Amino acid sequence: MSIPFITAEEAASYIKNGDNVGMSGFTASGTPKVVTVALAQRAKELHEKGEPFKINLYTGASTNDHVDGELSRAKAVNLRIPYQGHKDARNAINNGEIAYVDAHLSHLSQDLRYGFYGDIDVAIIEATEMSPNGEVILGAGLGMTPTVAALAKKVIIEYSSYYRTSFRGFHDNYIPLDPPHRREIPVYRPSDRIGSTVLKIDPKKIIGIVPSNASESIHAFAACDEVTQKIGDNVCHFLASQLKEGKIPKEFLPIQSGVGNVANAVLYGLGENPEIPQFDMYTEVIQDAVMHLMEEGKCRFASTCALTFSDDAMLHFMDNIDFFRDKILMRPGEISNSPEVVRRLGLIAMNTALEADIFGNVNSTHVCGTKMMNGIGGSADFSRNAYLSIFSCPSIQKGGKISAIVPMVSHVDHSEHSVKILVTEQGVADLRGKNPIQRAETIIENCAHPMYRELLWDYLKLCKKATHTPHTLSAAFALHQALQEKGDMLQADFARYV
Ligand code: 0RQ
Repeated sequence: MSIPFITAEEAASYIKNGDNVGMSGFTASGTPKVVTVALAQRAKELHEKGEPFKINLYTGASTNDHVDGELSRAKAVNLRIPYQGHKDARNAINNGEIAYVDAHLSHLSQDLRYGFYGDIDVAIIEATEMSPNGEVILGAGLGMTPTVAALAKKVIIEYSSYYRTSFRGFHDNYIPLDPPHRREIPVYRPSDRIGSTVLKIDPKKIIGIVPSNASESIHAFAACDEVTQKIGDNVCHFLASQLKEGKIPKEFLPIQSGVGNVANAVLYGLGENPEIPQFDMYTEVIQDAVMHLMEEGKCRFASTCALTFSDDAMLHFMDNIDFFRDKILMRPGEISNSPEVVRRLGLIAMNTALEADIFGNVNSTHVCGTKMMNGIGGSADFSRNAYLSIFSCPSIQKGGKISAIVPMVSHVDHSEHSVKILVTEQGVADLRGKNPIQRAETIIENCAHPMYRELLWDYLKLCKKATHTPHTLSAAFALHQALQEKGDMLQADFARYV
């Protein structure tokens, strides 16, 4: 059967107010880029005529300006699940325009299959190769595409000619059976292939193919600043010392690394450190640093959900695609982030905190407990199940008006039970085997910025009672309160609360 080519506007016209829409990709990579822009335009036109138009938007992770940016600005999103990282979506979430469900990335595919959110009405899927019988080679991000393609009543394909070459061979499409029939996910090494390179979509469901020539529009990272560099060095020295002490096996362990400048600095640091042996990655996102580490021979293999390369790095990747063929595998998010596989492989998981408290609880999502930043993403899929879970962040923000180390976090994403190691540019707090008071002493001494140490010691003294986790509840948020009232956590005055 032949599938027609259609325009982005035609494709958008098939999407109705209130539809559940699932999309391909993970981060900006592999997401739709033209149908969503036309959909945003359609929403604006309908709104101008006084007609309602909003969709419920399901993706593998964050997206790009073509999706979250365009649709948020057009006020075309009712419900958003499971993650975002776009300033316009963030603003719309925080002012109540978008209902946002911040969910573990490994959960969403199965939650959709379990029927928790109703039917998927339409899927929009980026392809880099396609045959008339519905066999598709996906783009630079896999996300939850196999599940939305299987569940969707209608499918729109965005056929991308931006990539000079198809990504054939880089994907491992796989959907586990659902309970009570689920078996183990048979990944025993990061490079184990368990699924298919091709995604089969019922051609009868495919409405049409929309041509696209848009890039991922990902910018290269800024050079590391002094603080980021120091955090990266601290993590690398810590891992090297663990290796020497035999607390990490001599073969080393697969690495998971979050996104952002700190993650990039850590990876470059691992590459330069002669004490760290060659390693594999089992992670959800690989960025530019990993490509360089592969070329230098330091990173042997990366299992990932997406190639989140800057546009320049993507061009370099495509020019050298054969070199990377046996070194990269892209998996669905429920496999790249599978708690079962993370625990089996024994990952070293490295993620980022907004703030951590003196007892080791971490907030990665909510500024002052109320304003959503991005979301939990995949961080807890990994940190809860890793061999070694490391969280890092700068010890202060906004010129010192905010301390990242606080008496009590204003929101908990990663509880003290999942956080093994905390790192700032000041140093490393190894929390393993320490009770809450010992944790507090180590975190204040090793991780807090010197300008906040006295204040945090004062808080602990205030709480000295014969109890397991000492807190003075009335004063636990004094630093946050000072930030909100006086714009500076350093102005916190515990006397006010006790
Ligand atoms: O503000 O943008 O105004 O400068 O937060 O902070 O230090 O640049 O950190 O970009 O690495 O992001 C946790 C958000 C860190 C991210 C978080 C302000 C700060 C700055 C950003 P500006 P930085 P990063 C893999 C795993 C959860 C998801 C995850 C994240 C801005 O890493 O979303 O790990 N993680 N996924 O000034 C007020 C504080 C603050 C603060 C920082 N305590 N209070 N503002 N900021 N700390 C990826 C996926 O899941 C796909």
